Amino acid sequence: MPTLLKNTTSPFARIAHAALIEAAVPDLAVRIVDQWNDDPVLLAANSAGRVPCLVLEDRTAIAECLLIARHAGLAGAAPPFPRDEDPHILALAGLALGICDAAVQTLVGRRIVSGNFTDTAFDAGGIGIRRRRAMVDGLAQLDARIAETPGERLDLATLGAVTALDYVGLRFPDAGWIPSTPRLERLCAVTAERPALRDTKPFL
Ligand SMILES: N[C@@H](CCC(=O)N[C@@H](CS)C(=O)NCC(=O)O)C(=O)O
Repeated sequence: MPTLLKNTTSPFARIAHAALIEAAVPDLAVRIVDQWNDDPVLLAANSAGRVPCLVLEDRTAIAECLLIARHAGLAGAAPPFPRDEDPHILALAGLALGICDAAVQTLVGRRIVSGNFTDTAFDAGGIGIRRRRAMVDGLAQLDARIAETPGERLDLATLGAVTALDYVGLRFPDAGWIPSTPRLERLCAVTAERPALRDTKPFL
């Protein structure tokens, strides 16, 4: 059976997992690994030591969330989903990934500077400020452009947008700089019980 190596917080792992669920990839197993401590199972599958990584039955290992999502679209029991090829959807998914990337880089930057996710010294430096701006501007743009009412099948833009908002909220709770995102919040609410998002909700 295909096994997804992930942790419980990574937005990239959530996008990959949600795409696999949405495409109804059969017999999917999930294994939680520790990407920060050279987990041997993860390193054997992905020399980059990062989650997500999907290990197929023949031991082929696919890293990178969008490549896993692409594989899911072909391997799943659900019919092909041309909407995920629509440039408009790809543009929004890219915007969401940019937010996720800026958030993750902020945490990695904090860890590099002080070894501690909660020490915010990194955030005040040049790169920290740019990453913060990417999150703030990205969320505002996504809020203005995302469709609030998703179709029966969730596209990559929806999976990415909900993932980005949830991840920023998880990692920067009560941060005064997070912009107001009423449309994104409504999207999160109306998709909260969809298995792809409900069953992949991140937690610390
Ligand atoms: N571009 C990759 C990013 C994956 C990534 O950065 N994963 C992080 C967790 S959010 C990780 O495993 N980091 C461990 C490390 O950098 O050593 C993707 O789209 O999957």
